[in-house]
Amino acid sequence: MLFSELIEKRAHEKCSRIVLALDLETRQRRMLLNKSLRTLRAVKDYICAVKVNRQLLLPLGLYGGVQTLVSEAHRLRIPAIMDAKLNDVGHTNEAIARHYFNAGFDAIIASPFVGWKGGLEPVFNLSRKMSRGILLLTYMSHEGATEGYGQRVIDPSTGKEAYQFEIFAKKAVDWNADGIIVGATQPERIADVRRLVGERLPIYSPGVGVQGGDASRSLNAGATYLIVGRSVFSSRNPKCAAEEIRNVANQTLPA
Ligand code: 3DU
Repeated sequence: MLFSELIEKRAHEKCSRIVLALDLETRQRRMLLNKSLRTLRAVKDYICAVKVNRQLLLPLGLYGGVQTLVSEAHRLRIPAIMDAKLNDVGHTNEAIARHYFNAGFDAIIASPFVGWKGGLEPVFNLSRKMSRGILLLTYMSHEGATEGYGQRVIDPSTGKEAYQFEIFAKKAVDWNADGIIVGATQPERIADVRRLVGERLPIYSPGVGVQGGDASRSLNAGATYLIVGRSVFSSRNPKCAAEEIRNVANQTLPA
């Protein structure tokens, strides 16, 4: 099954388009895995996937705590995404991606700035061989994203001026990515990308809540899934917070 089909299936089962960003922190490193497992179990019925980034990977270790977390996610029927933002030359990208897939991740996030030949081509080949997914950054959610993703450049395929993110969105379709990431803080960009890629490619939108993005506006603009971190796990009651965001999302676009 393709990753895009797997997450769609889980979204229907769980009735949720929310991907939990599990970016927990604690001064006591030994508590981190338990805290992560507790949070995941608390919100399990309101999320369709969990996303981990290096913030958790560094203290927990890939084949240590992170693999335990991924196994627990799978036991709860929750796919796991590694937010690797892969951005190196091909052979190290491939080796890094293999570790993430071997640890059980169902999909990884990569940066299209690195290009295809000698960049992401080996990672796409590996992901197909191992039946895993790749999500491509297309427009990030922070203010400075305009400097790279939002810059005007010459599109080499047409010789005409375009925004960098428009070129990345077209590459995501050409490269057969499983999804693309567009920040919730600029819903108009989500709408632009949706027009460019059509209906088939899922758009994952981070930045809802603490970063200022709005769940309904993002979904109305064309987002498929919402990536939410601090608004869930930093709230007093993560379970209620996840349920609330899930309900708001479902009122806009039923999962
Ligand atoms: O702001 P939040 O706490 O909801 O976390 C957002 C998550 O999404 C966090 O894990 C971050 O690494 C990730 N992310 C972005 O915030 C923006 C992007 O463009 C891509 C990923």
